[in-house]
Amino acid sequence: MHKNKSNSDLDFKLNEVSISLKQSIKNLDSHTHVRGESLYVDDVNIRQGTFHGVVFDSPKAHGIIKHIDYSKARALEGVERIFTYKDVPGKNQIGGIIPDEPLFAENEVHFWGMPIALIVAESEFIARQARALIDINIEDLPVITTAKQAKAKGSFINAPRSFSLGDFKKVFNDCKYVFEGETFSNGQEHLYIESQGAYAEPLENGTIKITSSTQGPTSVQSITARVLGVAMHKIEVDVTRLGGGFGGKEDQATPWAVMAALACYHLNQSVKLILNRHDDLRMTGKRHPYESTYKIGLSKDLKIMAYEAEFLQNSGAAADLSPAIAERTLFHSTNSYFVPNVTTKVISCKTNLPPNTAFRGFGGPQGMFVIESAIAKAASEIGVSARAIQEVNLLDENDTFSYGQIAKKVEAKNTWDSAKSIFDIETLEKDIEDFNKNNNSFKKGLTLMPITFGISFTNTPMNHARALVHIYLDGSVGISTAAVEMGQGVNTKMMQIAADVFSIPIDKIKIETTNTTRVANTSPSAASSTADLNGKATLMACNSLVERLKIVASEILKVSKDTIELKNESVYVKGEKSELTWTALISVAMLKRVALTENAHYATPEIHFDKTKEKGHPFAYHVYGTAIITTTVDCTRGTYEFDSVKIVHDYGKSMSEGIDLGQVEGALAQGIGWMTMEEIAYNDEGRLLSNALSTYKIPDIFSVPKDVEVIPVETDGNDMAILKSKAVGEPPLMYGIGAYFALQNAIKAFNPKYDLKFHAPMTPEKVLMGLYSK
Ligand code: LUZ
Ligand code: MOS
Repeated sequence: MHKNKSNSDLDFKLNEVSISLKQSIKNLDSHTHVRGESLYVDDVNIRQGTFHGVVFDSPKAHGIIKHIDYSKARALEGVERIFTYKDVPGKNQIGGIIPDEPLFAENEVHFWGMPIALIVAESEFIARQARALIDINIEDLPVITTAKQAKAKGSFINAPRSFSLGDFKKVFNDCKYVFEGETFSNGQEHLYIESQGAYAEPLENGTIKITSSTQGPTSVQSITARVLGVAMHKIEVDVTRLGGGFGGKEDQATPWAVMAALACYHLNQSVKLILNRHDDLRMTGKRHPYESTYKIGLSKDLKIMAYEAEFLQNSGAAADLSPAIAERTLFHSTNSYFVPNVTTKVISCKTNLPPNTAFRGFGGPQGMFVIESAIAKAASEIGVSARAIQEVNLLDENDTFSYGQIAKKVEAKNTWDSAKSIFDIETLEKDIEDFNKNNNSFKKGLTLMPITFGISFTNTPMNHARALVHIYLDGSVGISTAAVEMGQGVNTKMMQIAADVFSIPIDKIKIETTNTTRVANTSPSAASSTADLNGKATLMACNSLVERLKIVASEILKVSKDTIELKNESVYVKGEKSELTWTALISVAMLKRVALTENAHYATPEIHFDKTKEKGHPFAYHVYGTAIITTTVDCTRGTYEFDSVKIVHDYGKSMSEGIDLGQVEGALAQGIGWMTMEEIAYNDEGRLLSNALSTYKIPDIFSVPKDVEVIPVETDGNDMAILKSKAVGEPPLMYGIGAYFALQNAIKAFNPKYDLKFHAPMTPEKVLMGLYSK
């Protein structure tokens, strides 16, 4: 068990490099984090004379801009200039997948919080004062806030997508049971601790350097170049680390960086733009709310024979990443189950909300919630436990997903059965049954939640990365990759790879900032794939250097290259330590004019997808797992606690157990938060009501499950994963879906007349209504 594994120190025994690194490594950033020394955008040393920006945004969700009066704002002392779309030298267009999103509104506003202008002043305080002095007159247009309204009005982002397998229509007629229903899952605020921001500074010859809190440095670079009408080589983007991203900075870090760069371009002076929490909450998109319908058909022995679902995605006012997110909903619509006949359809609906965006899971969780709802509904109607249905439909080796990929190295049943036996499901259930028998004012509920998540960007061309590795002449090492550190520990993993291959201590290795001039044309750090893609590139670069160094060593020691090994900062020959140290070897390599730098490119092999057929093999591999979640509901008040979450998780062979456990715990809390307490609210005018932490509740230390246990399932790992250590960022978020159904079960235990509801989040208010519904 890997709970409470203490990470005593950064130093480790050299002769056990890989083993001790794996077990005792702690996040490299932990020292500077706890001392408050870690650098974020707001900590960049700014130049003298730097200006500060504040965004003026739309106070209406939809309308025609009739008039804007900036005169009072301009007249305020300390205001340097106000920038609007008229100041854009290139294209006023920041759309990534579809060019449908202006940087600044022109004549029409499409959501409450849509940027209209950037006020630049001597201080942020003055810029804020100036903002309050702007008069704007907007002629209202009808506001759409829900996906259903959008569908009724024919307001869409793009054409719908649909996956299908088998012949679901015919099969429904042969099913013993057929159920239909509707579900809703709400959005979710990313609430990264570091809000959106950027700092742009002019270098020489029209070059601009941007320090950005972005998951996608190349997006920031290319969109800035587009808006400014300059070549990409004029724009350098640098990222030290993010104070959290969760998908919220995959696309939506870009506008703020572009605005800072635009002002920098015009003023030839540095400009800093950091959104405060209120502005960030109002102006940025969130997880997509989904309104969905399903139809599920089962045989008499509870096999799911057919499944049909339609997902209405509330995309917001522009495409952003919505089409890609919609696609992932379809990929994950059958979760961990094999369903022989499936038809799913997703419609990206254009509404007057801020463009919704990537959020850990990327549409997958929304899809999985629907099939879990369908199963819960079927179970309740048939009079069996959901578990009975889940269990007989779990994915098996060589089953086909609806998108044509054949499931390989499947761990669905393994994690399920392991969870049941390791955690003794019979006793757990018996305890809950006894508790419910003996208590009237509190009831407990239990649920099992299996997960299956595909690893790779669903857009095949994005699955690549590069690493640039320098060995300096004193034997120390610097590594640049496309990976952005956002708290997930990716830098630690990159460092481990280099330490492992070179067999040198970690204090000889530095992970450099993520910078577009050192590693270019990169995909964002996203899709749980950052460590795989960049780690494989790092591994390749380090291995090439080792091959080169072995030749040098063989020349020095006059032995065959094949007998040489680099180990514990020394050269070993046939397993015997030689006199030649790592440092000496590097010095000689320098004298022999051997290149001590290597650049490697990794592109995931085997994957492909044909969008015209909606079939292919989009994922390098899948991650599996099963969680058992128990809850206790206070039946007087409707409040609840999660007593325990017991998980058997497929890490493959984890290369950093502490970091991976941290990812599981964090994702779980975030998933439970999404399903149970985080309630985004917009009013009918499209104004965000949950616009502060007083009105938007996220899990805190008191509401996370009291007892979280994570057991790794023993597998061979997967060679497509870095050092067989599987991607871990997103998959565990979906364990949180089980929390929703555990609550349903507890309510049902109190009120047998309760009609299961599939409308997330399951807040205490909804629980209370359920407890006393007739
Ligand atoms: N981002 C993206 C993602 O662009 N494509 C993906 O498939 C993806 N998946 C998960 C999270 N972010
Ligand atoms: Mo993401 S949801 O930026 O992996």
